[in-house]
Amino acid sequence: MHSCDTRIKYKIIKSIFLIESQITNLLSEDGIAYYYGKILTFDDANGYFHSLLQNIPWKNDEVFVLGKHIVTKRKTAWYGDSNYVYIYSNTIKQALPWTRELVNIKQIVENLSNTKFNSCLLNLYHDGNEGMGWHSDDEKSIEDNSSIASVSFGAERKFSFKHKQSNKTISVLLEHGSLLLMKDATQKNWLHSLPKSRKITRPRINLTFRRMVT
Ligand SMILES: O=C(O)CCC(=O)C(=O)O
Ligand SMILES: [Mn+2]
Repeated sequence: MHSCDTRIKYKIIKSIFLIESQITNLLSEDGIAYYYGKILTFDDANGYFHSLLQNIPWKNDEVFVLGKHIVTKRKTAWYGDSNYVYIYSNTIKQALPWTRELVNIKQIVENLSNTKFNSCLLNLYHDGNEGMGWHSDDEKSIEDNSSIASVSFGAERKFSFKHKQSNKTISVLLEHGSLLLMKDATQKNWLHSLPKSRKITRPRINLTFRRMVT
């Protein structure tokens, strides 16, 4: 009896260790980016994808690049705990109140990352003609060195990091129902992007949970 208990305990410890040890830092230095892989079942990820696609009030994003007013093809939405006013690329965004589904996803991500988030930026890329250029999420309205949790649904897309000094590039494929956690000094030292790709014909939804300064 005793030896059986010990064996089960050993197995549990081993599997916890294996799960943790599989999540390695993608970045070689100056930041932490943990790719957890798929954190949702295929059915749950499909359910969230279709319901977000239908129920979120998606709007084209307006940004200022080199003084030019640009309406992006990508659509966005912004949710948060309170009526955060978020300044992003010289445009003002007002947070919508959380939906039940977003709260569910937020809780899963908070449990895995051991971090609380107070807001979420949602992006809808209709196909591979839409992407996001090199940037870091280091605006003053985001808590300094805070974690950003990125959850992806739909088409698998390449996501890249580029070191601000060395230009070293590291890429990862973000799968349907997956989680990428960017931590610590990542935004200070690395840029990230979602490259365009002609091969991608299906839509993708990305949620980035953030900690805004309150
Ligand atoms: O779509 C993605 O994976 C990245 C989105 C992103 O970097 C952002 O919203 O700041
Ligand atoms: Mn970003």
